[in-house]
Amino acid sequence: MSSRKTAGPRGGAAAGGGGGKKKVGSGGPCRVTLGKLREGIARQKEEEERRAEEERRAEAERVAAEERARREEEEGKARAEEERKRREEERRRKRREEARQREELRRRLGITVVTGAAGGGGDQRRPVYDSRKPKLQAKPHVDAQSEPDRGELPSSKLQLEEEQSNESPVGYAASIADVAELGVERKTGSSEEDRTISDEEEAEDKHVTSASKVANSIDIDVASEVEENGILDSQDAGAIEGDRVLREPICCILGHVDAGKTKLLDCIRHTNVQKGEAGGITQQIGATYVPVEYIKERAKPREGVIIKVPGLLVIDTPGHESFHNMRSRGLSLCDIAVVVVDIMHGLEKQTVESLALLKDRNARFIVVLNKVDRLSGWKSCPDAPMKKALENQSGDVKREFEWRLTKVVTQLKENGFNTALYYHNHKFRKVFDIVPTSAISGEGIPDLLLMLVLRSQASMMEKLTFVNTVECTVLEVNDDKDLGNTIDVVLINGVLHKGDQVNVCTKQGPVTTTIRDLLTPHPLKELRVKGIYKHHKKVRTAQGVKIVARAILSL
Ligand SMILES: Nc1nc2c(ncn2[C@@H]2O[C@H](COP(=O)(O)OP(=O)(O)OP(=O)(O)O)[C@@H](O)[C@H]2O)c(=O)[nH]1
Ligand SMILES: [Mg+2]
Repeated sequence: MSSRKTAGPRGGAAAGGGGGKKKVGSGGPCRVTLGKLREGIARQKEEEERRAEEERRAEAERVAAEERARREEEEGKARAEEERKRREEERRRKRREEARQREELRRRLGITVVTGAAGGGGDQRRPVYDSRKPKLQAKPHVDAQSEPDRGELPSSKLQLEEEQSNESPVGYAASIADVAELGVERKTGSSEEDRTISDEEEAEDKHVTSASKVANSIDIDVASEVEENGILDSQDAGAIEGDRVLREPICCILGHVDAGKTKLLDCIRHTNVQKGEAGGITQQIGATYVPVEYIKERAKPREGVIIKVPGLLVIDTPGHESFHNMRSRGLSLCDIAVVVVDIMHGLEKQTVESLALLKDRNARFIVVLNKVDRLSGWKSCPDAPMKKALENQSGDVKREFEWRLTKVVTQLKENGFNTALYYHNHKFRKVFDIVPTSAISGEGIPDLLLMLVLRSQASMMEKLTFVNTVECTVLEVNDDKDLGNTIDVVLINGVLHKGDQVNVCTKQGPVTTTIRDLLTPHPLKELRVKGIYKHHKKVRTAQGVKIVARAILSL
């Protein structure tokens, strides 16, 4: 039956060739074709199964690697906790021992200790051993001015080195930055010393441990800074809007590991930083300055659209779960955030974590729906605005895009955020924008740049007004083999000058040092990537700055 059916067309094709031959001649090749078909299907099935198996294995390996990393981190934390407890116990033991020895001494000398000021009179002497001594030793104030450039370490430095010798360079940098506070003092004469001392006392009193941001007022006249011809040698003098001088909005890129944060920045800068990262994983905070001229060139705003801000400072953060600290530090200094979501995966663990941080801070953000080029059948339109790129796609691609977009919008809604595709969003104060992009072919990048500047200047003019107060966040403290001690900072407000004194509060206590040089990467280059830096006499906000300092620590 089947042979007759399948033989039909062949018989037709061979019409004129004779009826008898038709049956014999057509049945054989048909069976062969069927057999081949089955074989082909079987091979395809096998291939699919093999691929599925490979994917399963890769997924299992990835999960196992993540689990390993998590376990290692937990073990590290447990070890650190154990060490802390051991030291604490050791300190207590020493204190007990000292108390015992004091008691012993008192007994031998026959001294009575007075505990209140209104004592009963008589020959009562306060014992010389003072409980403040160990405290002072623990937090010595080191004035690097009086030290040679790479001079000797304070005594407790050795202890710090010992404490940190087991940590990775990344962990080390992070822990320093965690406890580092940066303040700036312009040289003002005799009161300087008093101020330094009172800073020290204050730090001691407060037992500074975690603040990484501080604002110190310095005496600079903003208007004269702006008017002076070419005085601000890092950037132009900021954008003047009415009687305001605007600084660059600081934009922090957040999202789950591998969502494409660094690649997105690479696409903006035309660099390939992501390729140079160990394992393709970002492990430090980076900062890149994007000048307004470049934004205009890439985004090509329509006539009548006015860009008021002088550029953007973009901060890249790691997405791996172990770097929660860095993400929250990045967020703490940003004006507007970009939450990158892989369109193929939707919201993931660290995306949700970032959203929660943003909600806590009531921060403005834009959602980037990245990797649109991975939609099946996507036709690449390099660097095109997303609306145009979507118009170019087939019906199937558009449907898949709509479906995935709706999924993400729903997930965001579940997390408490109203969102809409940016070109449909007419209530941007209440509804957050979604900008689809491809960090590989560049679709949507012009839109992202434009939305970042427009949304910033529309909603935070006050915040973006330049003020004469130095506000800095320390990203990392390093010992560079060519430059010596360097402090990577994000200058959020104010102006830093060569020769300014900087107070860096570390675990050892406050350290005063002098800015020997101010370096910034060239525009569109990453601060954390070693390269050719620009040298400045002064740097105006907002910038990622490498401060070359007199000896603070020999790391
Ligand atoms: N197809 C496609 N691949 C992308 C895109 N963006 C990033 N990728 C790839 O996704 C991988 C991860 O990209 P990264 O930029 O390192 O991701 P990340 O979010 O910075 O990752 P972490 O810094 O580790 O959190 C890399 O292999 C990129 O090439 C995109 O738009 N399309
Ligand atoms: Mg990255």
